[in-house]
Amino acid sequence: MAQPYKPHSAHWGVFSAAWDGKNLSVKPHPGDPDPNPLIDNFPGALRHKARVVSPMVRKGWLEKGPGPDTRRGSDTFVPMSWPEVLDLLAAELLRVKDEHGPQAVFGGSYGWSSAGRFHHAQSQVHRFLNVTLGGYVRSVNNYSAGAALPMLPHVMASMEAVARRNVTWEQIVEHSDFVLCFGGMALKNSRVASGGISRHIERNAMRAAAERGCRFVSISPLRSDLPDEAAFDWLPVMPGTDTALMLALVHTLVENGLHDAGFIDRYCDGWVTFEDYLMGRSDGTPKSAAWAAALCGIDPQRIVTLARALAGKRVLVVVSHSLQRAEHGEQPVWMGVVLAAALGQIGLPGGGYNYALGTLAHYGKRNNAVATAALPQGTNGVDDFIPVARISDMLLHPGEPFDYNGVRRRYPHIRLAYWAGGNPFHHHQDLHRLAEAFRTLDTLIVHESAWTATARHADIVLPCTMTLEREDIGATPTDPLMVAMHRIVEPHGLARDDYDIFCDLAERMGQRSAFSEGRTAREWLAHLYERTRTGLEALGHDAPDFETFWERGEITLPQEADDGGLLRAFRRDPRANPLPTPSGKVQISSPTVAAFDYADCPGHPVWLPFKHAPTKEHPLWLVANQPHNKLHSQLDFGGHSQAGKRRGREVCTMHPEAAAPRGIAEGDIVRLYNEVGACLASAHLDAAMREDVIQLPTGAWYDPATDEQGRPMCVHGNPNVLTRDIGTSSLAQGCAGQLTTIQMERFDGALPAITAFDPPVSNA
Ligand SMILES: Nc1nc2c(c(=O)[nH]1)N[C@H]1C(S)=C(S)[C@@H](COP(=O)(O)OP(=O)(O)OC[C@H]3O[C@@H](n4cnc5c(=O)[nH]c(N)nc54)[C@H](O)[C@@H]3O)O[C@H]1N2
Ligand SMILES: Nc1nc2c(c(=O)[nH]1)N[C@H]1C(S)=C(S)[C@@H](COP(=O)(O)OP(=O)(O)OC[C@H]3O[C@@H](n4cnc5c(=O)[nH]c(N)nc54)[C@H](O)[C@@H]3O)O[C@H]1N2
Ligand SMILES: [Mo]
Repeated sequence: MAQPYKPHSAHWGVFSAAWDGKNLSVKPHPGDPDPNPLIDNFPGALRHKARVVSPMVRKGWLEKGPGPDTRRGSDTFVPMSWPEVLDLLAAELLRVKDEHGPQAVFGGSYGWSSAGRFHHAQSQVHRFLNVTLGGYVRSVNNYSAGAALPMLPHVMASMEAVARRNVTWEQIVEHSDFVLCFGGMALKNSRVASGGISRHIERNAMRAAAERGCRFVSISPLRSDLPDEAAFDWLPVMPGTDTALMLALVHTLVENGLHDAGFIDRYCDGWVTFEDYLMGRSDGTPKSAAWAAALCGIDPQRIVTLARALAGKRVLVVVSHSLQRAEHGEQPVWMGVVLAAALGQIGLPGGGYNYALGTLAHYGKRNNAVATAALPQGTNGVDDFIPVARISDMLLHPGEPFDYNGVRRRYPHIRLAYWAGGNPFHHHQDLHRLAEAFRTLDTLIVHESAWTATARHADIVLPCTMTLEREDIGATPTDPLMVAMHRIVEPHGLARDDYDIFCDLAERMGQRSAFSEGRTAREWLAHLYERTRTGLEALGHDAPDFETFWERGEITLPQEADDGGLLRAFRRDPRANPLPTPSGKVQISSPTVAAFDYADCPGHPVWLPFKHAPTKEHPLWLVANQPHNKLHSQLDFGGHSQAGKRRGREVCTMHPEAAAPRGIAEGDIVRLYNEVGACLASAHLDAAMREDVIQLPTGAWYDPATDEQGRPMCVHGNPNVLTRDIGTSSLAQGCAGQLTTIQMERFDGALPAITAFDPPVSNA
């Protein structure tokens, strides 16, 4: 019998779903012009064996009590009833609070959780720790834009201001002559938005712009980073060298008097110091096309021709998140601004700079005119924080100093970490080191719906519902559709909502009403919806009550004008509308950054070679980018993701010229390795990429084992066993996981089984 479809949403799209007691059917929102196939990861995932079905406590933790333990990560688990496990956990939280204070609790809990804005696990855990402990050590910035977030305000404005509606897709369709995409703008990436997305418009926008005559240039080691619809030119740049290429483009402009001196004079600060460096007057090295060509692997004539073609045109410079998720990631972000400034198009429709356009579906869109649901997190009484990707450093080096954005701080001593809605064994670098770091804790608590490697490293694992098993509100600040996410299916096993878990824990800590404010989950949804309703009313729009919204399943929100935001206003009148920088102008050089006196991030953009560039031992670049068939590690056990695996492994892509000398053929299992670690993957050959680059996406669940020689490796293909756990620079300390260097060989040994999706054996 046909089941009723009910509305729901995920980071990868608005959809509806029906459950017949056994099978789940999903269909995309009818208004979506280019639906995302990632919704096909849901069927098959709901009742998968990888789900956590009962609260679990690690055996060694039960036997020895809290404390550092080398068994963490390889121990067995004991199932426990909810009342028992919550008693145990409440007592442990209170112990740590009494003995060490909330500054010994790490609650950063980085991760994407699910799309619903009330059951947003990271907000829930933050609120819980604020209410019950008075705070926690937090993390700042994110893995996406770890370098750009602190860097952009020094140069121009906040990332949100320059990434969202400054230049929209609408403007590109109408106005841009050139879009220079450093790192491409892969559709696989712009399919995703935190909080959900109802209309995937990027493919059609690129097609329409290209048909009008806009020229897209993709600067990327992989041709696949821009879709055919963009009808683009491809510059297969050597990874990590974009700053050199941008310098050479600006050098060529200046050398030929083609840069927009009027714009620089009126709207920019600190050009002269930069120009001295650019032309080689301060360091003896002109940053010419010939100079850059040797670094970037791009013919110097192509650089010169491109620079000349750009002059005087409506050019949009786009720098993807990926470029800054690497050593010296601050530099391409800053240099992209300088390139846009030299071309003089900042603030004009379809021109200038739009950081991160095309990396996520939030960007290049109008903002909604009304606020949408968000759970208030309360007040954090602890000052200590870390840049988010310094987690292992913090746990392994308590009390030691670190630099961040002009300040020297110290790592706190953490005894307990609480994670809900994130998977550090997906997102962090050097996973072996991360496992070591987690072993230093007294207690690691994880709420998970499935047995991720993070759950396996925990002491207390609490099974939580998946999004389809609860009600919520789906919303993104730049998507006009707000979705009433209906419950599609009952929770699996003993899984409970994060919210209910925290309510019962707060009760045991004497704080239930402070945490819940007396509301059920449904009552919270109605309460949070009220913010949007009053906003609609104030603007004179149809403002249905909560019941009507819920019944309708969605509501379309009004959006702000596509007015170019703060950069357009600045261009119109720089005196009346200065930028939020020290000079009120674009900082080509920054006295603030110069005063930090960081050798790895000086006072204007510079070319800095990688410390970890390819060597004889590790001659290949590994691009560890976002997976096309899932979001991060989420639902790696789902049907769509599994269909992409070969012999159960993740697929890594390489040029035939990289494969041939190593005796590697299509479908062979290969071993990728460096001094950090090793992993297996299935080889796929593709000539549309650089010969010195191997691409292995993130997302395969960490599956550690040892090979016949006793060497450790991930048998599934998680690239974070190969990435280096270093900050981008002293300024941002961002994640540098996008790139690493490796060697590769054919793997002829006995192929170990994939065990990442088998629940750890319980000895109950
Ligand atoms: N090498 C390398 N590493 C990278 C990157 C890279 O480019 N290269 N990219 C980085 C980037 S940009 C990012 S954003 C990170 C992403 O890293 P994460 O955001 O940590 O990755 P996810 O897989 O989305 O993790 C979310 C987890 O939350 C769980 N979850 C979902 N819903 C709920 C819920 O309601 N409650 C609870 N308790 N849990 C829930 C999911 O099961 C999943 O395990 O990875 C980073 N890591
Ligand atoms: N399907 C899917 N979409 C996603 C995600 C996902 O997990 N799955 N994650 C989302 C998240 S949280 C984020 S932050 C964004 C991330 O957005 P990005 O970080 O931009 O995405 P990536 O796919 O990691 O990288 C984009 C491309 O940059 C290229 N690249 C790498 N290094 C260099 C370099 O040094 N120079 C140049 N020119 N190019 C380089 C690579 O070829 C890579 O394919 O994606 C989002 N979209
Ligand atoms: Mo991200």
